[in-house]
Amino acid sequence: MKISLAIAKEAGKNAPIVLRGSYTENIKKAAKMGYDAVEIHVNDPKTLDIHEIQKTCEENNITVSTIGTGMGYTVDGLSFTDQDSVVRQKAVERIFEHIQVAKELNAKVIVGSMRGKVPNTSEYDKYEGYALDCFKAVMENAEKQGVIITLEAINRYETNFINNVYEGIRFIEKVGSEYLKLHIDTFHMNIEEKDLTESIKLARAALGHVHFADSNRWYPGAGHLDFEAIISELKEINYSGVIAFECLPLPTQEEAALKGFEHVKQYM
Ligand code: LER
Ligand code: MN
Repeated sequence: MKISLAIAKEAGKNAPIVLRGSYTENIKKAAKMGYDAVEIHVNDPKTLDIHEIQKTCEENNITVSTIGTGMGYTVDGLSFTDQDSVVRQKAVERIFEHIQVAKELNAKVIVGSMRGKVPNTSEYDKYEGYALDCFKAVMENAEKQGVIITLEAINRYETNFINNVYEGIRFIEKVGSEYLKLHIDTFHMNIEEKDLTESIKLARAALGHVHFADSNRWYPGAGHLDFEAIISELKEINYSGVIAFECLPLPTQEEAALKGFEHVKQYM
């Protein structure tokens, strides 16, 4: 398993992004702290200087694991369940752009907040149908480009659409693409899952990406989650992918990155 750190040029005060500011500076910082990879969160992927990022990664022996796309929803309001087909189309096109960048960086693309919400649960099937159509278009593109997409289960206070591992697996089965994987996040799991280790077992073959944050969304070790048990279960299912720290930059960005790393490393 590799450890990655969420970085972004700009992020809201309450966004769970650890290092904020220059991508190149933060890639260097993460590498120096011992991270294997960074997870780049970006709204418009066209703004990224891919060659600069690739060069910095090569020089510092670090990789880009994943592209976080949630700002497409939180900043630009794009989602796969929007009532307006024009907005859904824009959301799909935004993910196409992320896929292009991810291909160049040999990274995966996360679809978390951009799957959207179901505004009216009595019409659940209609909105799920919108999301399925969007995912089918996204997966056709992702398969052509050879890029893995990860669908994140997100807690009920942020969305009412795909909150847990069971729902994530069911939806992935409906999409039916080998390139679509499940993405779990320990912060969301602590709210939604009955038993975190049982849910990791259930995710098993479908699992494509993992976010670590503690129960309070601080760095691992700052709350009450049992990361020893979580890591042990990830080993048990032979998960060989990436664990990205997606936590609040508290008490400071550097302390969150360093202390989380230290806490998790002891169980790896
Ligand atoms: C995105 O990875 C996530 O976990 C969301 O909760 C971000 O707000
Ligand atoms: Mn997450």
